[in-house]
Amino acid sequence: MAAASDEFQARIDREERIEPQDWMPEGYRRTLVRQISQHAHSEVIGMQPEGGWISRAPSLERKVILLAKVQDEGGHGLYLYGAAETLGVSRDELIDAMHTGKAKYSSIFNYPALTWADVGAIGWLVDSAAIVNQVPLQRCSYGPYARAMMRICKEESFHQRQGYDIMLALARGSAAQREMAQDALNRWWWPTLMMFGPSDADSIHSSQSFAWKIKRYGNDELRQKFIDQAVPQAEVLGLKIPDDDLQWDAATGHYRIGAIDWDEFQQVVSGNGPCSRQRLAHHRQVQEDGAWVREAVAVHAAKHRAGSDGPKAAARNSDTAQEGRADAAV
Ligand code: FAQ
Repeated sequence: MAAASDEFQARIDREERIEPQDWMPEGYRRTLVRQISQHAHSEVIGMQPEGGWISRAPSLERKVILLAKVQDEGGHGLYLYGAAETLGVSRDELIDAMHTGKAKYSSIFNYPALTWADVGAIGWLVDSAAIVNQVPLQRCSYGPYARAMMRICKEESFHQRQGYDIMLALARGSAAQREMAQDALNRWWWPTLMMFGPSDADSIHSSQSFAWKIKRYGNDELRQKFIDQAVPQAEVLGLKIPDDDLQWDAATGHYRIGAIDWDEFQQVVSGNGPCSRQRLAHHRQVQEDGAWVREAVAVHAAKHRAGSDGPKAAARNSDTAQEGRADAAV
């Protein structure tokens, strides 16, 4: 086993992609299941804060755009659950782990979207942070995860732009609209910084994930990259980052920020965020409501697998099964 494990590490060091059929250490498999499934859960739970605004979008155009964005997030969940399933776990097991609190999802989605400006702030800040975090994951050593990330990153760029566009419209609007945009920035800034996870010193998984080339950069480095991008964007909007200690550090070429409230982060990741219970309760309810669809699709597919009416039916069944899965994910 030592030889297999050395050879595995040598493949990683040569930047070879690991594929589902390849031998891998159990720890590598477990780390990927944990990270990919948490990522999938985040995408799907992340549909809720914005989803509540689809019926209240201020114009038909904004409604159509938001609908497409939220639908994309469901799709991202599907690619990621698919990637996790290649590691030998079922979708049901993964969802059960989230419902019982064994698996996490991103802290950011436990905050409420109170106004339309929050939809802008989520797109601008949360999607920007997701892009900064996810671009390096396209080079993750595990093939199915890396490939899922490539497709997801392309769509996230559109998401980020729609959010910034909402913020721009509000920032150029009436005094009340500018105030709404500032208020959203005030509430989403710090939670967005927490999305990158604990500081490197407290990140329990980072060093092993670097060695396996699952992670390429530390949590702090990515957080800093996000801050350096977001501060000038806020200036263009004419909005103030809610941090009195924020300052440009010419010596390092980076913005320095005040202290992050890690107690708040711990509270949120341990299930005590402002909307934690509501988010999980909603997901449980939808999962329960969709049970009959999943059962019907499975029975239908099994019936036709039995071979009653040939390849055309098989093709139809595979489409129906996809639809059933999309429904289950939301
Ligand atoms: N929230 O040792 P580390 C999106 C946990 S998708 C909750 O540093 P790691 C798109 C961590 O799991 C957003 N828990 O862990 C969208 C671990 O606990 P565990 C999701 C967090 O894995 C936009 C413990 O703390 N993106 O936004 C968080 O090496 C708009 C120790 O941490 C991803 O999931 C957190 N923020 O690094 C959708 C990206 N941070 O598992 C809708 C993939 C840390 O031992 C609308 N994931 N924890 O119980 C990653 O890159 C990594 O997993 C990190 C954490 C960077 C999140």
